[in-house]
Amino acid sequence: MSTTYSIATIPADGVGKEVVASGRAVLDALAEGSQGAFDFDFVEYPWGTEYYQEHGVMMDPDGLEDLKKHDAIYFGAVGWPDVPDHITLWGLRLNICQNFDQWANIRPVQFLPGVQSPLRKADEVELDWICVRENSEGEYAGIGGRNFSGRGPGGEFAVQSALFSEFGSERIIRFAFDLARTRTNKKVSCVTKSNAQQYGFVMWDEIFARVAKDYPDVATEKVLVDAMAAKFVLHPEDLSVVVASNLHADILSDLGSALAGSLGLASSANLNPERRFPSMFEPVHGSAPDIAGQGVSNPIGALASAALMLDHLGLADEAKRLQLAIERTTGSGVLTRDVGGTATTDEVTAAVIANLAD
Ligand code: GGG
Repeated sequence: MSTTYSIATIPADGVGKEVVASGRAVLDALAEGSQGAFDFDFVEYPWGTEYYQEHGVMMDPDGLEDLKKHDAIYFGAVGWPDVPDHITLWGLRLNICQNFDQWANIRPVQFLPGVQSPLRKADEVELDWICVRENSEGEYAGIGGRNFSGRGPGGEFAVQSALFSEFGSERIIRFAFDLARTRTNKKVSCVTKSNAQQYGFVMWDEIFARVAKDYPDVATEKVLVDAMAAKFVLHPEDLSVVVASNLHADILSDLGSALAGSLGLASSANLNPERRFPSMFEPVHGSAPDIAGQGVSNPIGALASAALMLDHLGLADEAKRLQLAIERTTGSGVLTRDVGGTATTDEVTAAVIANLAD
């Protein structure tokens, strides 16, 4: 019996359109090769900055209801220079993440064969770690405002508060421990700035220490975010699962992917682990207006995100197959220019499809 997975695609802005098209082609090729075992029904949504310019909103107001019908969401990138980034981000990506309670954002830092890393260590040891980003609150709680003190010019002030709930912090920390248990290096690094931010991060650290007691088989460490940035560069071999707040993990995961060779390689999953809502899979990178439309964007981050989506849909063997095809492709030197090659997006896509064959 064949299973059809309904996938909402939201390419959105800039290179998001190119890399989602690449992902669709690869997923279609996988389905074709499954001899009828499974198929994908893609429904594409035209939301993004162009939609905003036409309709005054980043997505259809009924769009969330519509998205609920799908098994997963495959997302491109959001943001374009014509509209302030906070409007486009909150109007689309964060609107979906927060309304669908996609509270766990998984961002693997993957070192691929054939891709040169600026880290000397990458030549000596195998590096592989995962950033677990709290994805529903923290610095992205949207709490604050702008006002005037009434003191005339220069009197405007702004408050941006971070919200850390015990419930929200504990669930992401437990998620990180559960993930660490599935890995060879059973270790969780807890990242905060609890020396300077004396409420939310202090509570986060306390919850981490409490939860750690339930996982005596998992090693732990507590590292300030600035020290963790240095550790990413100096001692990455010591990392396995890194759990951090919404903002800290966003910054650290960009650093991680740059250390792996390019932001264009980084994949991510925005998970609603309870499966009450669809989860969303997307490359970590943004819309890259400087190269959008030229056909040279790196599709690997989007393709590796498709592999995470396959795993989430229960197609674990297909996820492994896609991941292997990605590694064969980069290993054989088919690389876009951000990682030192000359291949186009379409050429990388075609190579990955060819490499899906056993
Ligand atoms: N594909 C990821 C994406 O479009 N990101 C845009 C962005 O600006 N994200 C900021 C954030 O999520 O913190």
